[in-house]
Amino acid sequence: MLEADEAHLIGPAPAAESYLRGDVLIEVARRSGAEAIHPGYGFLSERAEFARAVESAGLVFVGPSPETIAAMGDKAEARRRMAEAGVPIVPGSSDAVADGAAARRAAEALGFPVLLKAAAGGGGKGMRVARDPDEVERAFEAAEREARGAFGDGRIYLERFVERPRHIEIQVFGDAHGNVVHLGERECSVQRRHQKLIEEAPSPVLSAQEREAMGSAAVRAAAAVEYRGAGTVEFLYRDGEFYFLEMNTRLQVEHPVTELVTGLDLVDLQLRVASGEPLGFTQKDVCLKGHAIECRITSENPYGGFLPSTGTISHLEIPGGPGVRWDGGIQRGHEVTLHYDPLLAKLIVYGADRSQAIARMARALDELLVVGVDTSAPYLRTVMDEPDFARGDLSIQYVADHAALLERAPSDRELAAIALAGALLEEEHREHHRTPRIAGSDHNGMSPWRASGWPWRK
Ligand code: MV4
Repeated sequence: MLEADEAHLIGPAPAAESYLRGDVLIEVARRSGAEAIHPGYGFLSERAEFARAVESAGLVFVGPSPETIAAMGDKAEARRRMAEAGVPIVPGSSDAVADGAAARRAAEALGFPVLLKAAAGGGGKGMRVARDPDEVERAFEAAEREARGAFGDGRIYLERFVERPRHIEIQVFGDAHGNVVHLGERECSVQRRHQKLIEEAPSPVLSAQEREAMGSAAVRAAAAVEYRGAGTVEFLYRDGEFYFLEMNTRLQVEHPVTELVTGLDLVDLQLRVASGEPLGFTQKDVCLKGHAIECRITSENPYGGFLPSTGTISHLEIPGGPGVRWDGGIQRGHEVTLHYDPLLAKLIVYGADRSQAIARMARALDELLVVGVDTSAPYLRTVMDEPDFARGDLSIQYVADHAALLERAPSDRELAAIALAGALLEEEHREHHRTPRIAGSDHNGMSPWRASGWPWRK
């Protein structure tokens, strides 16, 4: 609203009465003379019926066709189509299993552990791990109930359970002329309960050959559904093997890291492609340079189970400097409520290599100041110093595996108390030793100006 030329009220704060009212959105688009609707990355962005309604109203939907969205929305159907297109999938049942006994037979044929998944699902709903035949039958009942409740569709299929994988996804782009390219990968392993916390590009593990193999598999996946616009093909990766997970038929929250390493503006490209322009470049024109990291700044208390935090932003200091980008939706005075997703902003950094990017992120997180709500920032800051993260030793279990980082760091007041105690101790020490402090001396060897180790003081 602050940067928009026009604003039209859709409805009150609850999403069901505003952001999810496709009919009202289309009516407002008509009334305002808009020619296209960009669906963003939440709410209606992956609803085939909405894309169809936009097209029926004579407007352009900035995204793939309703048929493509529907094909990828059904996870079992997507799996079948991907296997046909030669995209590696996790070994599993190709169809939904009818009951607990059928699930048991399928699991015994596959080998344990297995993962039961909802065909209509996504986002982990209706998923259950089973490590033996009896557990499969129990897990089937629970998964079916949960899937029916969440999606109104209780169909369940099985896959081999891949333990401690990485989540690596490929950005793809297609145009209306049959061209499809990939823009490299993003590593999104640092997540909690299916919410990503940190994303980066490139992945710290992929070799150039692996990137090429995964990238061309993603291009085959997209081409198989005549993909148009921005899309993401998600893979599980472990020990050099990768498996198709699902395809997201929208622009994703973490797209900035891809923009920074490719030099492309993905939203600009979406609009060009939606207006019928060809991509204008080919795969060999895409080159990756440097390293980018994104931290999601959310209004959640990392030291209280990531419980959402609400309040008014009374003070805000946004980091800056070379290689620092802030994609934020907050300002001083804004009220943070429970109506929407807790994402306040994305802090993104670019560096020549991964270690420079980490150092810049650490410095930027130190500069960031959000007063009024708790945020994920202090937790993210500790991750930047954590040795496994620094080595790029990641998996989707990273947050759970480093539970010590979820213990509260000392507050500013506590740090002040610690500093005061230190100063008092030092004072006491001085009283005993009485070394005179003379202006212009080296401050008893404590001056940073006299520190050793700087290369220009050799
Ligand atoms: C898996 C898996 C392990 N093995 N499939 C989670 C949600 C949905 N996108 C698929 N998911 C998974 N599928 C097999 N065969 C582990 C997950 C998974 C996961 C995947 C990506 C990112 C975060 C995750 C967190 C928990 C589980």
